[in-house]
Amino acid sequence: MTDAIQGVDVIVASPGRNYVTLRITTADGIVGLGDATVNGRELSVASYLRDHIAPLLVGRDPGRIEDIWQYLYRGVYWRRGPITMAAIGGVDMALWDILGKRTGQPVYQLLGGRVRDRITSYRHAFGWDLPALLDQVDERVAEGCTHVRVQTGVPGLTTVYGVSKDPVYEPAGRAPLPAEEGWDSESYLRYFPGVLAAVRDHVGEQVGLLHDSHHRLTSNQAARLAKAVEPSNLFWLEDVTPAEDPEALRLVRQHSTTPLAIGEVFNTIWDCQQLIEQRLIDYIRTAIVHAGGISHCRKIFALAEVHGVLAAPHGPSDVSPVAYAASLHLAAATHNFGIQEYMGYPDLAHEAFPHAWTFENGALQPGDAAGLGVDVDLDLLAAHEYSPAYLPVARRLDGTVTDW
Ligand code: KDG
Ligand code: MG
Repeated sequence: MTDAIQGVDVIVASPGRNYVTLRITTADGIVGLGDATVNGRELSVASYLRDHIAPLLVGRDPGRIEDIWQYLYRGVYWRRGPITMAAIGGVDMALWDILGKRTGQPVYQLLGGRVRDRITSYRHAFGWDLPALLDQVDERVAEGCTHVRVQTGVPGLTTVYGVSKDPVYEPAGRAPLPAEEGWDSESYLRYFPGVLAAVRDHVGEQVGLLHDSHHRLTSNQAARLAKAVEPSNLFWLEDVTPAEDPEALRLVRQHSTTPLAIGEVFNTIWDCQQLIEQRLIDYIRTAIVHAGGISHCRKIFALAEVHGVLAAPHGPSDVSPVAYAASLHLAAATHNFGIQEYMGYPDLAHEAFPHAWTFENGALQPGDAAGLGVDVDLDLLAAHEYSPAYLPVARRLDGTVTDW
């Protein structure tokens, strides 16, 4: 076969932060790019790709995207989980990239074409105290953002998810061991609703406000929070309860009309099934990279469409600009798309992955280049070596390990 897969390269590098990048080359010289980054576990997914997947791909027809997906998923007894599914996700997006480049079409066109003119985004704002938070909210609104995620410091806690001592938030720390953070849900529950109300007063009713609880509350605490913030009219409350326990959201649902979002750590449609089918959520947040690529997320979003749930893919800086492009192509062609997170990237990441996608005035565009529309500067990656980074670990004030 003259256009068969010939080479599979896995590059682990650190252009501003660590990324696992996959380059699939065909015999006739087309290069497809994929992202398979799992924040803090980069080397595991690189090994899975190099040692167990690359040998299976060489010689295959890159146009058989669904067949390769099924082979890599069903052909393995030990399946699912973040490492396996990010590896498959990286391969899948690289194959869509190849198909787009071979046919001269942007991926969104291959997915059925655009259903919208622009992709609404939300960005992050944080502050240790209210004035600092309001300053960041104002900056986001001045940038043209219509939706802003708000995270605040909590009196008595020196570390809080989503709030940084640096101007830019990046949770993965460059150190041989993870940082340990302290957490107290009751202090947070007492403080956060008042801050949110003050932000709402400040920005008025037009700006969509979002908040992420990062899986830290019990079902009952989450229900209390969802109810307490109702007057502030949140766009969504994210990850209020632990991700492994879909039933936990039922109590929240029964007690509040605050819209609920979850799914950034889900890896397959089966992780989402109960939440979607039983309408326990409003937004499903699977990341294209961590949930098996474009092919699998498309199925998740189709299931969501049947049940009135909107797609809102995870988009932090640990989803590389390559996977981010995949997210935007899918968003452009998905009717039940809701909103796309845009955390932004270090300058070096933009340089390492020159991209056709754009962020302007609060809105995103996938661009019209063939394939995903992302290139890679291999020299720049070679010049910025991987160095270990860990997400933090959290402990309650009595020292018990808790969800970070
Ligand atoms: O790697 C962990 C981050 O992706 C996560 O903490 C970001 O929760 C997150 C979000 O909503 O962006
Ligand atoms: Mg989140």
